[in-house]
Order: sequence, then structure tokens, then C-alpha cells
Amino acid sequence: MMARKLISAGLFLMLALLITSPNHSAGSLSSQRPNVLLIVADDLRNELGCYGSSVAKTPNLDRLAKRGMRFDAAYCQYPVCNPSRTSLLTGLRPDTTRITDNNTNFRTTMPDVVTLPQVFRQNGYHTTSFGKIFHRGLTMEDLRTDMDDKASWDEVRYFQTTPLGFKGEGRNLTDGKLAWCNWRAAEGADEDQPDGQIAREAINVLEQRAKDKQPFFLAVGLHKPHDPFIAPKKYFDLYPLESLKLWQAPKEPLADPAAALPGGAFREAFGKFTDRERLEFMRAYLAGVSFTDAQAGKIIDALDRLKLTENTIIVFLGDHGYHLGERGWWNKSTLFELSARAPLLVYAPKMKAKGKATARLTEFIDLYPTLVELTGLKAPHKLEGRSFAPLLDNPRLKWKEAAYTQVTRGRFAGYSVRTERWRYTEWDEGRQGAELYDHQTDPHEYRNLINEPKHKATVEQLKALLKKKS
Ligand SMILES: [Ca+2]
Repeated sequence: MMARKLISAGLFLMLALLITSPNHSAGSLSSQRPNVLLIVADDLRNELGCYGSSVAKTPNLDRLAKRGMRFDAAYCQYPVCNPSRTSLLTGLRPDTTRITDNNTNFRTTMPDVVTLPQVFRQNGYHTTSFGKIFHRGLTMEDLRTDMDDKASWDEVRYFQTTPLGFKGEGRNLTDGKLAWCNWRAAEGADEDQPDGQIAREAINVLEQRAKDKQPFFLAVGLHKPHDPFIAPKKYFDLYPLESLKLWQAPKEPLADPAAALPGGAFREAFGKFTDRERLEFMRAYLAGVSFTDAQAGKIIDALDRLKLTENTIIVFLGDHGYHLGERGWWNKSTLFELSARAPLLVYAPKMKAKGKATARLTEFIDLYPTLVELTGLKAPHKLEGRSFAPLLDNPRLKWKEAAYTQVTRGRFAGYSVRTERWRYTEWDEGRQGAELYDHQTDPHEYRNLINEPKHKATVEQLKALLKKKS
């Protein structure tokens, strides 16, 4: 009797040690929890083979879509780097984070918020950030301004282009008026560019984790296809200029509200593009897309080689969309579908609907609750998204009614609500214009129906839905 008591007391003590010791909780108890590989591309619109692009060459991401789920209606909350990333990494809408520009660190508005990687770190995961996860540029000035978040990561690293990687044919497409508008078909290898180094180092991290068995949250922030449009020459060679097609304006002239497109120096410079310059812009962006695809492919291949795929969730996304000349715009920051929508591919080892796509509406703020649910962790604060984990088993479930995207235009804001059929947008609460598009008949959002009497009731419904956002 005594011996049995002693044994059970001993067992109890061992169990208690297992639960309380941070090393053990990381190594043993959590070893059942899946790892997370989060790959974020910068300014990547849905220009991937798996999303029906007729031009982009993206075999690796197409393969990921076949293994996991392709989200066809995934929307960012703010089509600019820092606000979008802050929103998705805190699980909060931009009106809550109060981050709507590229210069403000979210710790100034939310000093105590627990970020997505941070919740994993607090639960014994090794968290790593390579490249651009939280917003950060690549100039020396950007690097001096510490925009990253030490509380979120065990390890943060940035990478620089080598001198060879700066060489090669290229030019500024605006005679220098827009300093960012440069392309270069670079000499050297992938590793002469930051993204190639990021892939190499990410693979090193995976090799370490395969050895030490510590659960990991590895965040890989690839810088392309964001400007400057620099990628190794071989990716430019995939896209001969004569194989590319420029956007053609519809026959009916577009009557966009003035606020719908940002103006200023950008629009002036884009207006001066020759067709040759437009084609060069497009080729340089696509080179960045294929370069991104190749780096993501290397990392996912390493995951397979190290047999980590069976216990690792893979998420690939672009932080927001992009216009490639549509409506004369060559950038982001609009509330049109091209800028608000972005790629989202998710693979989870235990998902039932592998290789399927879902047309259900998802928002990037849904990522935080999803990853927390899939790993059995607990969200430390009230999140504003909804876990899409159930869609990974059944992509046809009845789902979200609406997805919201917003942007600031000078002194006022624009808000857009997307349902499965409609997009409705208000600028300055309607004072600077409003838009209604029917995606059933007008996927390019060319016909603004806002003033058509027969849609009055729809507009009222969507107005109400827009108000429900927060
Ligand atoms: Ca971006």
C-alpha cells in the first residue's frame, strides 16, 4: 500500500515537473503541437498559376496549393505593408491597432498586445523572423529605425544585397522621378539577393529544429515582388517582353470617384509611361513573383526532406494586392479587388480537404485565431477575426458574411465591404464618393452601380454591413 502511494506520488511529481519545467514543456509536452512555417511575400497579388494567372510561372506555390487549400476570397484589412502586417499579426482591425501608415511601430499604440508569434513564444515555441515580417524597409535609414518587435522573436535577422547582386542591366522607369521605380536583372545567384539568403538561413533553422526537436514558429518575410524590382536575371528571362500583354481599358470610360485612386507624383509619372516601360514594369514584377516562388519552394522542399511536413502548418500569403496598370495604376493602396484581395495558401497536416479551394470570404485577421486553434493554444486577448480551421476540412461551409478593407486618403478614410457578390466602398462616409460593384456580372469592377435606383435596397444593406464592422 505504502509502496503504491510512493509510486503514485513519484508519478505525480514527474508529471508536475513535466508541466512546470519550461524546457520540458517545449521539448516533450508540446512536441505533439504542430510547428508553423509562415511565408509572407511583399506586394504579391493573386498572380500565381494556381490562381489562374496565364502568365506567372510559379510551380512551387502551385504545388503547395495542391497539397493544402487555396483561399480564393482572402482579403487584407489595409492595402499597405505596415498596417496590413500589424493587423494580421495582432488579429485586430486597423481601427483598433490605430496603425495606418508605414512609419509607426504598433508598440506605440498597443504596448502590451500579444502578437501572433509572441503567443507561440510564450508557449515554448522557438520563434524566428527572417526578412520582412513586421514592416521594415531595406535602406540604412529603415534599419536604423527599429520597427521590429523584440518581444515576438527569439531570433530576428535581416539580409543585404551583395555588391554583385546590385550589378546587371536595369533602369529607373520614371527618369528618376519615383526613386522606387527601378528594375534590375541582377548578376549573381539567388543568394546575392536578400530573399535568397533568407531561404538559405530558413533552411538552416529547419535543420536545427529537426535536430533539437523544439517546436518552432518560423516566419519568412520575402521582400519581392515589392520594388525595387531586383531579381537574378534568370527570372527576368522567363518573361520575354513580347509574351506579355498590357491591360486594355474597357470601351465605356471608367467613372471612378477621385478618391478611388491616389493622385500626386505617382499618377503623374505613371501617366507618362510608354508601352515599353509598362511592359518592363510588368516583366520586372513577374520576375519577382517567380523569384519568390523559387525561394518558397526551397524552404518547403527542406521541410519535406527533414520530414517536418507531417507536423508543420504552412501558411503562404501576400500582404496585400497590387495593380499592374489596371486603371492606369501601378501600385497598391486602392480599395479595388486587385489591391484588397491577396493570395492565401494553407496546408495543415490534419486537414481533410487537401488540394481543394474555397470561395468563402476570409480576412487576414482570421489567421491569428486559426493558427491558435490548430495548435491548441489560447488567444491572450480578444481577437477580431474568426478561425477558418473548419474550412480546411470543409471548404463549402456557410461562412463569413463580409470582408472589410480600409485605407486612408489624405485627411479622410475609405472603407470597403466585400460580400460573396458585391463590393461597396465609401470615401469619407460617402462625402467623397461611393461605389457599388456586382461581381456576378462585373468581376473587374468597371461599372459603378451606386446611382442606379434598382440597387437602392442593396446599397442600404451594404451600408449597414459596413457599419457592423467593429
Ligand atoms: Ca507590402
